[in-house]
Amino acid sequence: MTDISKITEKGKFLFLAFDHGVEHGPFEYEGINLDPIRVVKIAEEGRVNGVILHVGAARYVVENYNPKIPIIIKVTGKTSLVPEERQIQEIVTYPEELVDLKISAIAATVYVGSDYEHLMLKNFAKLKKKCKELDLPLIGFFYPRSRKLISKYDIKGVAYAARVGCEIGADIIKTYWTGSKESFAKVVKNCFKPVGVAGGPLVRKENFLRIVEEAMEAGASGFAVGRNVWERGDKEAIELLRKMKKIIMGEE
Ligand code: FBP
Repeated sequence: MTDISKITEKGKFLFLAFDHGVEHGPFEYEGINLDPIRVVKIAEEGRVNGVILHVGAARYVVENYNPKIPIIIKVTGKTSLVPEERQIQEIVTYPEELVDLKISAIAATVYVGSDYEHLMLKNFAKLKKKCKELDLPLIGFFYPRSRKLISKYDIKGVAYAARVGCEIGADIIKTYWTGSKESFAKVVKNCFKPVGVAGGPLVRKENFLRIVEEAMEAGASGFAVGRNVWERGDKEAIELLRKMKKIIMGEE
C-alpha cells in the first residue's frame, strides 16, 4: 500500500491547488496576483498538507524561495483554449524529471466519459507504474466529461468518475462537489479510497465554508481547493484555509 502519511493528517488532507495557469490561463484571473511564491506562502500560513503546482512553477518557487510544505506536482494538463469536446489531459511532465525536486506526490487528471477517455486512462496507467517505482502517491483528479451528462457536476457522472479512480488504483481521488451533502454521500459511499473535493469557482466565504462542512459530514477526506482561496486577498485567504483545516480535521 502506498504511504500517504506525508500528505495527510489523521487520514485527512487540505491541499492548495494552483494548476490553473494551465487549465484556465491568466486572463481569467485579471487583477489577482498569480505569483507562485505568493500562493505557496498562503499555503504555508494556512497550514495545508501540500501545494499542487506544475513543474515550471515548482522549480521557480524552489529556485527563489525555500518552501516548507509538501509539493505535489500536477503532471497532466490541457488549456481551455481548445474547444471543450476536444480537451484531453496529456502528460506534460514525466515523473522521472522530478527526482531532484523532493516532491511528496504526483497528481493527474482523467476526464471520465470524454471522447479521449481511453488515452487518459492509458496515461494514468503509465503514471501509476512510475509512481510505484519512485514510491510516490498518485492523486487522481477524476472528473466526468460526457455528452451523456447534462452537467459535469451531475451526481451520476461524479460518482462514476470517482469510482473509476478507486478501481484503477489512485491513492487519493479528487472530484467535483455535487451540490448537496446527500448527493456527495453517495459519491463517497461508492468509493473505497479517500475522496477529496475540488473547491470550484469563487463563491461567498460563508457559503464555501458550509460546503466544506457538508462535504466532511458526507464522508469526504478533505479538499484540494484553489480559486476560493487565492482569488481572495492574502489575509482572508490564510484565514479561510485555517478555518477549512479545522473543519476537515474535526477540530471545530
Ligand atoms: P478549484 O478549487 O479552483 O476548483 O481547483 C481545483 C481544480 O481541480 C484545479 O486543480 C483545476 O485547475 C480546476 O479545479 C479544474 O476545474 P474545471 O475542471 O472546472 O476546469
